[in-house]
Amino acid sequence: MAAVVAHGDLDGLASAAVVSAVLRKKRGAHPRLLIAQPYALHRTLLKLASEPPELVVLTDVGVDEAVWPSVRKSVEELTAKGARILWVDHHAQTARVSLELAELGVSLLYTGSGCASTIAREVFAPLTDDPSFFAKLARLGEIADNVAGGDRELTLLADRLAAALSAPSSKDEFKVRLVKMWVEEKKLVDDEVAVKAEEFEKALARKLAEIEQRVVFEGEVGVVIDARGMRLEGLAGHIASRLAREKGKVVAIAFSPNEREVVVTCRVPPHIDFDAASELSSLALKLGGGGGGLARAAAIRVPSSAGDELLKKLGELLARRK
Ligand SMILES: [Mn+2]
Repeated sequence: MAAVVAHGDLDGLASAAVVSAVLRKKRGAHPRLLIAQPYALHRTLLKLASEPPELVVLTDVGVDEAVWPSVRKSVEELTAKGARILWVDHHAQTARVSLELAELGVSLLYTGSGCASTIAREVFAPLTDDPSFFAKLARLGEIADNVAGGDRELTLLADRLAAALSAPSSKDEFKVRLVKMWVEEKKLVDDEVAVKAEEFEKALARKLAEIEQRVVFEGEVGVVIDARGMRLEGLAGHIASRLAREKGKVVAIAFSPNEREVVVTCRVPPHIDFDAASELSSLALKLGGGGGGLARAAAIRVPSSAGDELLKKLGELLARRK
């Protein structure tokens, strides 16, 4: 038995589908698919421990430094039970633990210039039963992660799929079904994708109107928004991306996913030189939290009690930039 553990965005799912297609061709069965978030990866891996697969492939799930010790333990538990692990990723934090991964017996396929779907397209699509379909699917993941461009048709498809995946009603079951449809029917979109994409656009428009009132700092290069207490329905990253594009500034949005933590998600528009992952994660570490991501798309979390301090520090950090 094999399992794929994927991040739930288009890059994660597209790369998972390509890997799944290869495993299905080689082993005759569709691998089990689990959707994971970096901050809870240890818990997702533990779900596999009761019936450990021979092979586990992770796609697009980055290492979150705050939970790395727990992830390490889950990895050790799985490998002790005979599982082999291949980690396909493009997040710098994962590469930073590559020596530890090697010691744990985990293989790492990493790129710093593309995304997980880039690796899927270059390495795995040629090994599937339909290389051109899976190369196209992987290209959609690359477009969604902003590492490649595409013609009008591909860009529209990528936007629509990314929107559907981000709809408030898009749960893991929908994502798992979508990957199955790609692998088994070689079909990219269906009616449910269209309905969910529309739901997403409506929800996003509503939240954008609401969040305009929550700006706590706005300077030449950056905006800080305090959305603690507001329900963002999983749209925080999308709101930040849309605002970063519209305002042409770095956008940082703080929100409270639960009572214990404050999360800040940050997006950087193309013309601004600001490494969100490293700037924000060093702030978070000082305040007892963690996180990271990419230079232009990062998220950190700190204990709720440090929320006010974090917002203040973010404003100061962005005010210093010209
Ligand atoms: Mn990605």
